[in-house]
Amino acid sequence: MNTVFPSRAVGTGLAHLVLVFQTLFAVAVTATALGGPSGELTNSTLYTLCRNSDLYDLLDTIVNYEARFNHRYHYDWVFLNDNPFDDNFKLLVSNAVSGTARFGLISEEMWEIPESVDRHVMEANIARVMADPEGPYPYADSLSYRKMCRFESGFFQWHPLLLEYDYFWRVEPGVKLHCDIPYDIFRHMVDNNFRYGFTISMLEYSKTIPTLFNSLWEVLDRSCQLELLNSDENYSNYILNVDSNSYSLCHFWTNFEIGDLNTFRSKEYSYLFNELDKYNGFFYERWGDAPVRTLILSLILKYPQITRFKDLGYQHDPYLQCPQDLTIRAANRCSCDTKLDITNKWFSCSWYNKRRDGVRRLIPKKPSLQLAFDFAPALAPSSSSSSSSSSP
Ligand SMILES: Nc1nc2c(ncn2[C@@H]2O[C@H](COP(=O)(O)OP(=O)(O)O)[C@@H](O)[C@H]2O)c(=O)[nH]1
Ligand SMILES: [Mg+2]
Repeated sequence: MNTVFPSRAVGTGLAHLVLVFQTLFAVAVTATALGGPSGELTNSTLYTLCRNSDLYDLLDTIVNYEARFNHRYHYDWVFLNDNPFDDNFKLLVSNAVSGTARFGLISEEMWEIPESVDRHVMEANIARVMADPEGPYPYADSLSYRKMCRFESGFFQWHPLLLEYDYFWRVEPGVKLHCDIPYDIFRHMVDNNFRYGFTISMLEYSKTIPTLFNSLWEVLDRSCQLELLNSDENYSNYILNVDSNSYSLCHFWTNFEIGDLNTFRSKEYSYLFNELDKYNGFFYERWGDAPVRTLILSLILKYPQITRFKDLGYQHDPYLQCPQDLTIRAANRCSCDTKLDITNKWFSCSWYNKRRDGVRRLIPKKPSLQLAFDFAPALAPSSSSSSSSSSP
């Protein structure tokens, strides 16, 4: 039996109408405020580091990014690999990208383990991590993962193909956009003077970086830049736990990021990366590109040059960001479930944005750094205990 309750039906109809108007308004406002398809294109490219074996995950992602964003703009897409891409890969990928697909090989100099790394130290440390009673962390024994992290921290921006661009948008095989992006996201970055944009930020596994923050502190100390850790103008209060004078472990999840390549090529960035790299922590430990770049960018960029894309639905397993605002989800045809949104999970660092936008924390003038290793110190070559080749 079909029973209709008129008042409820009218109420639902009205609510629907309101949502439709809100949605149309949101689309119009977004398109006007952020630059619609008619805006001038920027000198930008999508960018993916991958292997031939990533092809089918990658194709799914390309089709998704084209449908949700790039079919309106036809931006280039740069693919880099430490081995040559095969013909099959190039054909299928070129046909899937609406802009120009460009394929580059990474030189050994940019990719391989540097001479300064003592293989015995590296292998002994890996063996100990693998024997950790709590179990090894992800990619604990992977050398290729370590090379990838170092490349993405300090070399990708110098690759000849990327040298031609001002902005990049990093995309990984298998990731997914859950909402349309109805504006030119690169133009949004340029027009607002944003140097770095991200969606998800979270805590790092501390065992992968036992000496990273201490090494950074030493570099800053040696170069008389310690005040960067006390500054109210940069993002130091995102990375610094003032109470314990330690790294907050917060990092931008770099599988989604839009960045200004000239910032990554700046002398400030290059100096901090090169000095950190001398500690060989990418290999003796397993420094991720995410914490390394987050630490550097948080110090050298000024508030508000870093932006979070709250309006985007984005998934890199096992986490996803899904906009909580129903108007945005309806306007941008989002397909994600807000119950799975990472924003308010305990290991997410999105709380930072609330803090930054609200009451600012007071920062003490001189942090007295204490080394907080939660890992047997013998495993963590510091500048004093590592081989002399690893010390700056
Ligand atoms: N060419 C190449 N790409 C790699 C290699 N290792 C990882 N990648 C790429 O680097 C990115 C990060 O690797 P991924 O395995 O997704 O790491 P996760 O996201 O931290 O789990 C992805 O785009 C991978 O395709 C490698 O050895 N060679
Ligand atoms: Mg990945």
